[in-house]
Amino acid sequence: SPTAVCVGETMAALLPDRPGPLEDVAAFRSAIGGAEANVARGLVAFGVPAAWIGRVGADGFGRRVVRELAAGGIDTSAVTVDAERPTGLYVKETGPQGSVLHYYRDGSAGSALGPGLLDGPGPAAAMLTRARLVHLSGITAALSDGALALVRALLERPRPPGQAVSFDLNWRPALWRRRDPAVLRALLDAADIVLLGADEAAEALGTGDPEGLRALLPGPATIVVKDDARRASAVDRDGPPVSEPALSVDVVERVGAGDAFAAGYLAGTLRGYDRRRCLRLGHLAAAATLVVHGDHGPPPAPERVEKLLAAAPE
Ligand code: KDG
Repeated sequence: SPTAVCVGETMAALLPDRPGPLEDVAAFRSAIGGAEANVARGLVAFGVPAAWIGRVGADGFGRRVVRELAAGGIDTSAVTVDAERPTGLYVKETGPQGSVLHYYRDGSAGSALGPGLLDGPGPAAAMLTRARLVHLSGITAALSDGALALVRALLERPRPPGQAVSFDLNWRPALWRRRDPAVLRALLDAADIVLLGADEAAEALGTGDPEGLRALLPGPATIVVKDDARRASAVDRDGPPVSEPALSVDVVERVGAGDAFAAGYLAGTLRGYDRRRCLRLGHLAAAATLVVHGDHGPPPAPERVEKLLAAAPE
């Protein structure tokens, strides 16, 4: 059974062949994207057996999602194929201000996730019980009442022995137009490890300051805050915060970097690393994604990982 299980929606993605307004784009490259699957991919790159659980349509995009994730070494055996609803889609628009994701996911198969997964007949329930790490994000909470109920159930049920639940805020205002994002605070507070950016936390929760967040969210054992100065800080419930600066890279496109960071950080925690080394692994994984157009970069070479960790002895 996989060590880590990531639950959420993975969509087909159309990436423009050039930056600029969508109306001027001549061609799109077809890809896939989804925050939680990006994390699963990143975990596998660090040698952590990982599964992605979600729903896809009985269509070409759904088959593409499953095929590509499985080819990347991710366990997809608990993915549900929805006979009625289509696979969600997003179109990326890139420009000097960064990227905008245009979603076509209302009523998608992925948004039909629900708490039935936990007592359904498939392999999902057992996988979610056996996993040492269950990874969730604020995106799923915004998708539908059922998806929110599933996220809530995974966070609020008594944890199976030895299990931690990580939660990445992944603030997507476009998904919260018809729902009240106030639910996010309680979800974050019920997680063991919270990951968020200072900017998005300020927008969604009213503060991006590590101390402020700690006061707002007393529950999690660790809160990891990535700030605008490209530093990441891990703030434990007790003990002083630990901070590490990001690596310097020529940024091509940012989408997916947060997921890569989460994967690196979480892989470090599963290896039992101290906070500083976990943060370093996070930065290393993020750097690989920042230098490509797609939502995930190639896995960092093992020599680079070793070199970086050697610079931060335990
Ligand atoms: O974090 C990257 C994701 O935003 C991207 O892969 C698409 O999951 C996605 C979303 O909902 O925005």
